[in-house]
Amino acid sequence: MTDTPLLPFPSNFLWGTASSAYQIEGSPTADGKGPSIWDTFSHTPGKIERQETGDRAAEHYLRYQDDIRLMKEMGLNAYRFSIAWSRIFPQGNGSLNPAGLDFYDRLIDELLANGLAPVLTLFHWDLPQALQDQGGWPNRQTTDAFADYAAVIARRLGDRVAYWITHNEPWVAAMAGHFTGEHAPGIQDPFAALQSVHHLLLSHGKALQALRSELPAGKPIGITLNLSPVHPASNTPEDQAAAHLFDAVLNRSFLDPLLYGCYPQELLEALGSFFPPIEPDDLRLISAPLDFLGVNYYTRAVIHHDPQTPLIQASQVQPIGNEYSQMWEIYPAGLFELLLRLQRDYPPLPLFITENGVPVPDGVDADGRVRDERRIRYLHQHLVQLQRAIQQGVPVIGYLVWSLLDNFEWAYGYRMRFGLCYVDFETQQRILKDSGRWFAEIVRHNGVPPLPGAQGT
Ligand code: IFM
Repeated sequence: MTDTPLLPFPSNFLWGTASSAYQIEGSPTADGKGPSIWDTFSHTPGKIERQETGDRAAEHYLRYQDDIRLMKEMGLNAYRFSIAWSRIFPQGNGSLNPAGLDFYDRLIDELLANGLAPVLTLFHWDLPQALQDQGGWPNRQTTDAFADYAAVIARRLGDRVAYWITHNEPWVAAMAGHFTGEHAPGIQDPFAALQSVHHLLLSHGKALQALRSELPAGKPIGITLNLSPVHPASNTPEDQAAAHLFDAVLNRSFLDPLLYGCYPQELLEALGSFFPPIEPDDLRLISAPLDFLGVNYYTRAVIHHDPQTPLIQASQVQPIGNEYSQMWEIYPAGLFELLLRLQRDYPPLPLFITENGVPVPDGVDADGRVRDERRIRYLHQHLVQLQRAIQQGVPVIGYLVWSLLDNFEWAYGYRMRFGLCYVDFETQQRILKDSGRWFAEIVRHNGVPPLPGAQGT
């Protein structure tokens, strides 16, 4: 790798990859699975680029053993996946589908047999369509269905799952699903968006309670948020105020209720009229102690005052001068900044980087190799920032790359490739990219080389 001494990571650090059910599994009706809102949405004309769907995706439902073998060969020790709720309850609640549960049972046994700690996410956006038909997340009753589903999963898989995550990026589920409508269920309504924010949080609180009572003592439970540092586009008071409000909307809207038991005042002032009724016990449930916080980091947000933006008069600008991926500005220092801010502003809590990765165009060369140098550079820069934060005392327990495989990137379909492993979606052949080999070396050494030209640390 290099002769320079490596920047070390803690012993027992979790190294792995992350995925989600709809993005990789395929087999949308196998073994009694019911439809989810993503099945419906992806089959609605005009919602997904090139009308692509997750019907086949990476066929992980059929090929999970091969995929686990790949991770074992890379020397990883953790794997994050999500459960498709409608495989377990095809109608969202009521009658259980044992064959759906059996799939995850087999998956977990296979992970354990290959030395990978299962990190299970209960909800990664694929709400059963039957629950959407009853109102979805804007309907408070969905919170009870989620807690019942969590209890069933805990009873069946609780002995073997190492880390539990209730929700993945509930902010995105609420906002992209109910405000901008770019994601399923494709609603554009601020009331539905803010109702979803509160009900997703409440469902987390209820599921946490259910998990605590069903799981063996000591099983770590957390939630995963998409978080980004928010910077003002300029020093003007208007831009600074806009960035401050945007931070309340993007980051503190979930962090504060979870970790302090209250919504940010700025958020309530700007958007409070769209919230559903908050019942007396809700914030107590939402802020019950967590064992870790999952952090998904991709980029920062640069914000300016924008009178045209409804409700918050703040919108994002694309700063010039930095490198961009196919989706976002590449801003590695933001990971360090974010982790230190979480340590500074919130009660002490282990942090777990549950996603970090990059969509950059790549492809198979004539000799069969995928030379994705830009992805290697992205991961390298972010791991150096992560190691710096750990050196400064931030308690980070693991790092998971998004993603093991190229997969269905929601409204973009298959155009965005995030994998350490290339997938030919016609033949379903997998090819480990150069980044996958590079990451395997990092894991093997439990350390990352300093960046070229760095003056030590
Ligand atoms: O693919 C998504 C994932 O589902 C949630 N976090 C961000 C990833 C990249 O956009």
